[in-house]
Amino acid sequence: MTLPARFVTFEGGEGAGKTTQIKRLGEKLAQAGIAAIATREPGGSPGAEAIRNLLVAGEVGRWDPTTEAFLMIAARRDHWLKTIKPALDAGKWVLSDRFHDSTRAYQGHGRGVADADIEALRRLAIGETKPDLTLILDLPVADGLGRAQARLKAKASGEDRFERMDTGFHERMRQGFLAIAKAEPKRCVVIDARADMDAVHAAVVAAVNERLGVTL
Ligand code: Z5A
Repeated sequence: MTLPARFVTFEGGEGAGKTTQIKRLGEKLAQAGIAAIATREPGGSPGAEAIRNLLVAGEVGRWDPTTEAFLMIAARRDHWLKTIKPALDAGKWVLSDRFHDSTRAYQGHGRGVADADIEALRRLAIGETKPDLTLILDLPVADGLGRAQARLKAKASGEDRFERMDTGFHERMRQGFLAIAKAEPKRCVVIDARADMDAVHAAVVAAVNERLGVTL
């Protein structure tokens, strides 16, 4: 039996462990003989990576919230057309580090762009496309920023524009993800990201098995 290709997104605040968990789920899928790609937003295609450079570095006030939402969603359309859709069409699972819920949580809940406006842009950019499963890694803001800072120091990447936004912004963004999960319980699973990496991985695998009908 051939399994359908699945689109799985990982969401949450900075340092929640999305990159770590995507790598581990990718390894688990490979062991099970399931072809998958790992990708990220903003970015994931050459055009979207170019837009990413405009978004993740520089002054906090570089973009007003609506312009920032336009840029995120422009990058998403390119990512969808050039990377995600072709992979799904080729029968590969797609594991994406962030997708549209990040725009609703960051630019919407965090920076005050109306959800109706974000959703209008989403319809224009990607239509009714939705992930099959969204795993929201939930972590207290201070813990996540601490982890992200340690990682940034290690990489010296300078991609810290969002980390430098104030704590109130990060708290609103966290509550935004939880509100999305509450509104769409069939698509979203909230995972407690305070646990150690092995425990979070076990929760990710359990959610994938239960929601997507596989046995990893
Ligand atoms: N953004 C937006 O505003 N709107 C949008 O629509 C989209 C994005 C799509 C992208 O930055 C930024 O763009 C992002 C939101 C905004 N804001 N920020 N920052 P990014 O891709 O560079 O950043 P990120 O998505 O937040 O990734 P991150 O900081 O790398 O976090 P992560 O991927 O969730 O975590 P990690 O890299 O796996 O782990 C971070 C560190 O914690 C690392 O040292 C790990 O070894 C450690 N770690 C991981 N798991 C654990 C556990 N369980 N225990 C202890 N330590 C752990």
